[in-house]
Amino acid sequence: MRKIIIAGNWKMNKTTVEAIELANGLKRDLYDIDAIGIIVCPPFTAIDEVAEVVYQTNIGLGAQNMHWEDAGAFTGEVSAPMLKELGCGYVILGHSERRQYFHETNETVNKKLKSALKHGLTPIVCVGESLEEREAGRTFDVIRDHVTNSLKGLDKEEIKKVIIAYEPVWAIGTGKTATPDQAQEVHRFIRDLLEKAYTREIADEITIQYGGSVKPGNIKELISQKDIDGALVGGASLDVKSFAEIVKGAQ
Ligand code: G2H
Repeated sequence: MRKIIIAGNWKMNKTTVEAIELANGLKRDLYDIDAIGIIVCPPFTAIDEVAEVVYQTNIGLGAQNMHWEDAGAFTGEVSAPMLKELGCGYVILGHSERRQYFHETNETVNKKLKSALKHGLTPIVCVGESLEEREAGRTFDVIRDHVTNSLKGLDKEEIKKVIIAYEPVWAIGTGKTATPDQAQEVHRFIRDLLEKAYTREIADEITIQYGGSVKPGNIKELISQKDIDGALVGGASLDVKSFAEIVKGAQ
């Protein structure tokens, strides 16, 4: 049985003070949830303080990006060892906003992925097609390209440590959600790609989250799909009540 994991991607939101308040609220409202994995991914500036709040609780801590080198002349970047030292267990890689606005490619995502694994961070690797690509009938080609090339070169033990997030770009922050059937179809496709590259058993073990306008009102239907194993939540993770409702709704 795959564990359901709900992760909050706070994006470029929350000052440190606001982040502490949100984390404290989640800790209070979600302390008794153990069947579901809960992760929060604050901005870099608030990771240290949020780490203190969630230390030794059922809430895991992640970052939203990292560089692939451990250290060096890369102004403005942070590395896996830095994140580990702050208490991060997870890192989001290849989010569509990074791909779209910061020119991330499958190649850079792959380098980051290998560094994350080397340093014991669990990567949440995002894949997903744009509206243009979907309308041109290229959804499965794009997903195949993202999955194959972003996850390239991992052995059987390494791939099992990866979380994949399917995020159709047209559903991100737009209020449009892929229908549960549309999402399930792509999740199944991703699992089949993993089966071809590895084995059925391995494919069945990997958590594939859905992301894109997940809300308290649509989580149950999404999670009821066979191959949807959780959610990567943006906007609705910025408020204690809505994120707690999503987590509880996924039970
Ligand atoms: C997709 C998602 C979180 P939102 O980016 O990664 O954001 O839930 O706001 O669509």
